Amino acid sequence: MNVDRDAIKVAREQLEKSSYIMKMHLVILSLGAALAYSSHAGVLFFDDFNGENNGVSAPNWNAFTNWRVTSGAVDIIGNGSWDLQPGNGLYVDLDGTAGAAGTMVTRNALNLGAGDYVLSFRLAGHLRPQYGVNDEPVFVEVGSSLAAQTYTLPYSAGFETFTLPFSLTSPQAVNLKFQGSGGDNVGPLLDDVKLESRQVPDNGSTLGLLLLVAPALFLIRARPELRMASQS
Ligand SMILES: [Ca+2]
Ligand SMILES: [Ca+2]
Ligand SMILES: [Ca+2]
Repeated sequence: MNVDRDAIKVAREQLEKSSYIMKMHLVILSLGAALAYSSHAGVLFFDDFNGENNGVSAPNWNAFTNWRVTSGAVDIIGNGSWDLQPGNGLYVDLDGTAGAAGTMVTRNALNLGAGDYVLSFRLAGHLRPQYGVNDEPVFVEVGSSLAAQTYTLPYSAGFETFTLPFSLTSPQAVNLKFQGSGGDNVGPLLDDVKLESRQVPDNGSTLGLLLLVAPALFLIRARPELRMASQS
């Protein structure tokens, strides 16, 4: 009987040890995963304009959640009203009803660390040939010429995605700008503005953590007395 009790006690101790080691592994792996995730942040900014004005089109809209109209005017259209590209919710007509094409700048600058980024957005032509107006350029700029490009789409072009990559060698607060031109109320369309980090250097902290954690895991596995010590 004593032998049985001893065997049960030993088995229970072994079980408690292995459970403790497993918990330790899970904590360390979770910590590593969290750090690795935070250093590759992905999408930093996204706006599909669908929530503006409670989803209803509006001429000369200047109450954007994420944007200021710094000159001229833009309209929000779509979602069943002046819906030139159905299925995209609301989007921006860069030539506002006021008769002066608008410039939109992010309301709050984005605080970015050193690294590689890509701005993407969708543009369409004005899609209103009945007005016989010109195809007008859209000037897109990140920060102060960190990246800048002019896009001129034919009036008949549906939404296409464009990308504008840029890099920062040091942290910087960055604004995004979309600038229409002209003033006949019929302008190119803008939707789905997105800023993503491609790779954000973390100054080696993730690698440093792994270098720290790997030997600890090895020691716990290889030396039973450490398991005992860590329990007491
Ligand atoms: Ca939209
Ligand atoms: Ca317009
Ligand atoms: Ca125009």
